[in-house]
Amino acid sequence: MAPLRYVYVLCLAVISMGQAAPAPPPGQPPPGAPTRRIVRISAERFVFFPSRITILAGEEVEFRIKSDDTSHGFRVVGGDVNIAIPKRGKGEATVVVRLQDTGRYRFECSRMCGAGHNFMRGELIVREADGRSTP
Ligand SMILES: [Cu+2]
Repeated sequence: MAPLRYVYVLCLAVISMGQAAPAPPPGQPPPGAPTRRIVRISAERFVFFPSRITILAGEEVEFRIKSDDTSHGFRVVGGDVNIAIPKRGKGEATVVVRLQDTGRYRFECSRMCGAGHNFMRGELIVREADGRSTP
């Protein structure tokens, strides 16, 4: 597995209550905003949902992760993302990444959360941006 190369990682563990602003139509950033895709992930009972996430190489992606039970962690194996996810009702964790290298990377819970902790993982797939279709 190739080491992850992050251009940058921002906004570690931003705790925010309430819902985000309404999402723009798919594929269209809000006017004047930089292009950034938002991917929402929920963590509950030793499962991330979705547990398989596909992004594009070079794409700026903001993960917004919330728990529906206890506190968890979100770590991309081999990378420098490792954030705490607050427990239910305490907001969400946000991290912004841009990955340049295509490949399949594992992400997993990084906080001991119970009996199923070691099985709490998912897959992050980074594919070529060339395959992107334009509406
Ligand atoms: Cu855990």
